[in-house]
Amino acid sequence: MPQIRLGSTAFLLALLLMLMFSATGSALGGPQAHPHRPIQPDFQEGLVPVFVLGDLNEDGRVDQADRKLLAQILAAPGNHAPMAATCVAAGDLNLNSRIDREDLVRMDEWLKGEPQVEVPALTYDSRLPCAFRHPLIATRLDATPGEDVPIVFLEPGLSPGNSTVVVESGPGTVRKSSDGKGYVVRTSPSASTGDHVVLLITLPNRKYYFAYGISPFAAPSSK
Ligand SMILES: [Ca+2]
Ligand SMILES: [Ca+2]
Repeated sequence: MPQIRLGSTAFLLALLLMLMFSATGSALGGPQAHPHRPIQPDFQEGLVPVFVLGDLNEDGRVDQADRKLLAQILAAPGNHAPMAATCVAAGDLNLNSRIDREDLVRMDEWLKGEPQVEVPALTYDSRLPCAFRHPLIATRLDATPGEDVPIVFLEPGLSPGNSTVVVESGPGTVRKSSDGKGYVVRTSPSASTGDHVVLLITLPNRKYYFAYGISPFAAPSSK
C-alpha cells in the first residue's frame, strides 16, 4: 500500500468526499464514547460550528497528543474518554459514529513521519460528543446552486484582516462578508447536485480544509 502523503490532492479529496457524505448521511448507530454533553448548536441561518477532525483535545492541531487520547478511549471500559479529550467526535476519523480501532489505524497513517497533520479538515457531526471549547468558525454543510455559505469566525481575534478563505476547487467564489465577521462563499448557480466546493481556510499559524456539498434542497432556515 503506498504511503499516504498528507496534503496530497488525492488524499484531500478522498477525505473531503468522505466528510461530505458522512455529514449529510443518516446515523449509523449510537455513540460509544463517554457521556460528555453533546452540543446542540444554536446558530441562526442553519450554521453549525465545525471541529478539527482528529483534534480530540481541541488545541487546533492533530498530533501525537490526540493519538494518545484516542488510544486511551479505545482502551478504557465503555470507551470512557479522559477529561482532556473534550471533542470525542473529532476522534471518529472514519466517520462511522463510533470510536473504533480503524480510527486509530487511520490516525497512525496520518501521523506517519509527520509531527502533526499539515492541513487538517474541518467537519461537524452531532452523533458523538464535542464540547467546542475553542470554536473556530461556523458555517453550513451544504448549499443549493446559487446559495451563499457564510464562513463566520467564532474564535476571538480572527477577522478577514488576518485570515483568508479561498476556493481550492469546485463551483464557488469567495468575498468578505459585509458585517466584517468572516467571508461568504457564493455557490455557482450552475453548480450541480453532487458537486462539492473545497475551501482552504488560513488562520494565523494554521490552515484547514473545509468542503461543502451541493444539495438539491434548500435548508429550512436559508433565505
Ligand atoms: Ca490536538
Ligand atoms: Ca470510527
